[in-house]
Amino acid sequence: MVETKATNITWHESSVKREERVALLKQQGVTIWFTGLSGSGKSTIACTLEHLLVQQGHLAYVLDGDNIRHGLNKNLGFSAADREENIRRIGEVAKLFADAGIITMTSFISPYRKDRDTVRGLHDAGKLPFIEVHVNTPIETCESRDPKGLYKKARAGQLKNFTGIDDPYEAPEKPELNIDATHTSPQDAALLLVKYLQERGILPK
Ligand code: ADX
Repeated sequence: MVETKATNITWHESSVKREERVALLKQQGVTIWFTGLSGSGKSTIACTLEHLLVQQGHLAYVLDGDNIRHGLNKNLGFSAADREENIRRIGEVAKLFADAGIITMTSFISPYRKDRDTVRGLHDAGKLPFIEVHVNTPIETCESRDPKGLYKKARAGQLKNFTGIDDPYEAPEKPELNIDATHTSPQDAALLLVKYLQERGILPK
């Protein structure tokens, strides 16, 4: 639980309404939250979708776990408390991006259900759509792909608290979408997501 230290602060309302941004960008802001094991394909799917959407004339942006940990969250490790703070910060950032009208994709393991649900609640309170996508590629596939060699390190005992090996992953109970990247290519996953966004009325048909 984060300690609130900010006191004597007042919310300053913008005079620009959300509808004005929707009209300007010709799209609705949304957060598409990818969760799943390391190597499950979250970032690849998110980046393929980002590319497709930009080609179609939409403003889309990926907030990627590994990338964000190079900057904004470089002071966080992989303890439960640090992972919670990682997700809290990026949940807030995603909400701001979505409020700005951007189709925002986040690609974080985000292993704890409670932390993801908190981010969902934040979006609900802000009347912004939140779409949780469980990239539920089985650990066997993730480990056989092992794009960063981290499963090998974890199995060898050279990397502690690695998600799925000696650290927990709590699967979403009711994600909006489930994608197993063993059988679905990143292109097919991106098309599936576009179709879903159209059905939800977030993207025009
Ligand atoms: S999260 O659990 O806090 O959501 P995040 O998505 O930001 O994790 O970062 C995960 C990435 O960090 C992995 O894809 C991997 O490249 C790297 N990593 C380094 N150490 C670990 C670890 N102990 N557990 C999981 N991922 C790790």
